[in-house]
Amino acid sequence: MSTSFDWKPTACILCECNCGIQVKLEGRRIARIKGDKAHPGSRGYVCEKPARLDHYQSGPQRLSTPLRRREDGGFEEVSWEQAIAEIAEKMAAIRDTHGGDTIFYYGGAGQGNHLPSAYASATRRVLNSRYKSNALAQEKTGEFYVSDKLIGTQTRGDFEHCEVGMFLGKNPWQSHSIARARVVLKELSKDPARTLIVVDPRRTRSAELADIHLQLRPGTDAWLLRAMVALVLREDRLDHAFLENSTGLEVLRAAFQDVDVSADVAVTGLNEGLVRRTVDRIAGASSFACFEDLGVQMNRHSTLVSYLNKLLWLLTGNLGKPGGHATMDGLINFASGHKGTFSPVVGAPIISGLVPCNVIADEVLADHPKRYRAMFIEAVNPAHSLADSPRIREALRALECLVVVDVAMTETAQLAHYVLPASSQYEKAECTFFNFEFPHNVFHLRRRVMEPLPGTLSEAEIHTRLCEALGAYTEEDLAPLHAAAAQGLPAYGMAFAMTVFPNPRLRNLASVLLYRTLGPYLPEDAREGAVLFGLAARALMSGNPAMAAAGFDGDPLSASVKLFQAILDSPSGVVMQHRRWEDVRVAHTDGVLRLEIPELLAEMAAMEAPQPDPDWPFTLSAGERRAFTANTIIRDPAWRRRDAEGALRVSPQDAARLGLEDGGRARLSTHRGSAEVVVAVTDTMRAGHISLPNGLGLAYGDSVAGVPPNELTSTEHRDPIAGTPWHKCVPARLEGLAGG
Ligand SMILES: Nc1nc2c(c(=O)[nH]1)N[C@H]1C(S)=C(S)[C@@H](COP(=O)(O)OP(=O)(O)OC[C@H]3O[C@@H](n4cnc5c(=O)[nH]c(N)nc54)[C@H](O)[C@@H]3O)O[C@H]1N2
Ligand SMILES: Nc1nc2c(c(=O)[nH]1)N[C@H]1C(S)=C(S)[C@@H](COP(=O)(O)OP(=O)(O)OC[C@H]3O[C@@H](n4cnc5c(=O)[nH]c(N)nc54)[C@H](O)[C@@H]3O)O[C@H]1N2
Ligand code: SF4
Ligand SMILES: [Mo]
Repeated sequence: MSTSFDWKPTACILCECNCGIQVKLEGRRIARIKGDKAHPGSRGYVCEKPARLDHYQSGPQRLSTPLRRREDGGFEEVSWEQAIAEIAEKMAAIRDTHGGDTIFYYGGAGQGNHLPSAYASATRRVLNSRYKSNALAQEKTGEFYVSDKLIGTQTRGDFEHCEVGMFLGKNPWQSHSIARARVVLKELSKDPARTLIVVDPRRTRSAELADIHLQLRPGTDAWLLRAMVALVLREDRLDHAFLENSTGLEVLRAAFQDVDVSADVAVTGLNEGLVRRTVDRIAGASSFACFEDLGVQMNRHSTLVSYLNKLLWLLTGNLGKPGGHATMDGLINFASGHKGTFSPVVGAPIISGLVPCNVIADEVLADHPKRYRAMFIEAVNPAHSLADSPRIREALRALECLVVVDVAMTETAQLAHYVLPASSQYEKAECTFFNFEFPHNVFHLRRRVMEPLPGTLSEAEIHTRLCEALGAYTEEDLAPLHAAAAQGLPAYGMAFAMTVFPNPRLRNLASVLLYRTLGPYLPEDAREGAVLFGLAARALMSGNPAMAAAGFDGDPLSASVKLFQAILDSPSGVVMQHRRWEDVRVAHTDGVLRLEIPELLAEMAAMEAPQPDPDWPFTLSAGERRAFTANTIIRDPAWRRRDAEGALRVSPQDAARLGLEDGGRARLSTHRGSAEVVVAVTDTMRAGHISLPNGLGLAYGDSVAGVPPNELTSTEHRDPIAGTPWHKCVPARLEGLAGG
């Protein structure tokens, strides 16, 4: 066992920001952590969550041997050789009998690890697996759909420079998602020339810092935004010069002409004067940026709200200028729109290549020739994170073969036929493709900081072995690549271009071929990064001025060699692009912004204000981000310094009416289920609104702390277009418990 007293650079994996950190090890334990000042994006910033990251790295939850389900439901240990051979055989049999499109892939990435999906692409192609999904299809696909139609690509706001910044159903103080979120929020808040707007029914930490807090009734954002867009159109607060390059403005004018602003604002419960002043502030600002997140994306009319939000900042000319919105340009583009494909069983629209999470159980449980019969689940925990956990469990149990790759024994792994133990994100090289920084876009390949836990393998190794067991390539295929790898990156790149790219069979296997042939020539602690050479080459194939400006210039091969080398040589991250505002433009081939989305305007015209239901008097937001929540990445409840059981937040008015006390217990019920909860009484909540945290209710040893939110949610409660769940407005009931 190695003991190192040196600080080693890596990243926090508890949210999508992946702040650079330095860690000090004691044996295999992560003993201390601090922010990494050399990380070009986070620059030393960290929040409270990673302080005790060792609860992820070490503990009894870690798996260290492949497991196979026995007939009696228990598990037995098997060797890697046996597990790989049996999985390959079973999956190949399903492919050959029913077609590879019945083998579904879910996950492939968590908040810090996107390499599994890069390597899985090879296994999936060998198996002819066609359909896949991940958590983006329960949060972001509505936004992807809208951005693709309007702009042809995705965007991010520039909160460091905006004059007015708005967070819509987003609490960045806790959930981050933008680099150095708390610093950025405080700067916006304290500068008298700038304005921070928060739209949230709760008085969050972000809302407390806001100049304007629109504390609306939950689930009424569509009415608020319809009124705001109507005011912008009616009072001619448009950026006419910007809109010259657009179509559909007249259609919008007609669609918003009859909007009754006062009636819409009344639905939200807000003061109309405040809403009008907010519109005035936004439209009068030199720049405006908005971040929409789960508060609206997992809520009523979610796709429509994305559309209205984007209209607000597009009509006021806030694309492609400092403090406005920039288009995204990462190493890979994982966000696109609906390209006319549908899921095979229920026919749900596939957006960004992802089957909506809410129909997955239906796709499995149907009596249909193309139902999913096998699943490969990697680096996610859908038995906990998807809507309606009982039904997801039923679907997973109905599969002929379920393979789960994880570091821990999860709710999902419990249901698998085979569980494969992965090395942790500190035991292999890892990275994410969440490269959203502007103008200096960062890429961070983290080197492993310790050797793998004995018995575990990286996903790169697992997929390469699976492809080998499936007979996907021969030693002869590898020979030219092996030979070239010994001569350095330029020779290797050339050999890859000559032998792999022209051959469709080998091109499909690019990731595992890179790992097998280039990997051994990379530093041992960076080996799993081999696939990045191929991804860098792909990104540079057609030339990228932002990458050239960052020094990765020349012909595509030399530029890729430079970029890949820089990635390897920068253990704290590297600036891979210098982007310029003047290069940010609408991505449609004609370069024209398309303001009209007919199906969403139709939905808007048919909106009906939510009515109170005496049987379900509460609106439950199921899945709030708090100081000590991190999806299901950390299972040990001892990680939490407070709020160990993840209390249900309730307003003082409701608590008094129901006789609930702070710290007492209550029964929470929805259409789908019922659970006993601990109550926290707080005046940050509106009467009628209750809020339960995300990521609790995980089994750890013999205990379970808190409530798993998706025992209470249902799959049908979802967006009509994107199919995304409406977890933030679940109709609910609450009763005090005797002795509570
Ligand atoms: N601490 C922590 N940070 C995280 C994560 C984590 O697990 N823990 N997870 C990461 C992930 S995967 C994601 S996707 C992001 C999500 O980040 P956020 O979207 O910011 O997280 P939430 O707390 O789920 O929801 C945001 C807010 O929506 C509000 N809300 C509820 N109902 C409504 C409504 O009707 N209208 C409006 N306008 N707001 C409403 C809630 O009160 C809440 O404050 O966070 C990331 N960061
Ligand atoms: N009701 C409700 N449900 C929700 C939400 C909500 O707000 N409310 N939020 C949704 C959102 S936005 C998201 S993003 C999802 C998140 O839910 P999931 O997409 O299921 O992802 P995580 O909970 O982050 O699961 C990460 C898994 O990866 C494992 N892991 C960690 N490191 C590695 C590794 O190196 N290799 C492998 N193979 N595995 C590893 C962890 O042990 C864990 O099991 O939850 C969604 N579910
Ligand atoms: S902001 Fe996210 S990535 Fe950064 S330290 Fe906090 S949890 Fe980790
Ligand atoms: Mo998420």
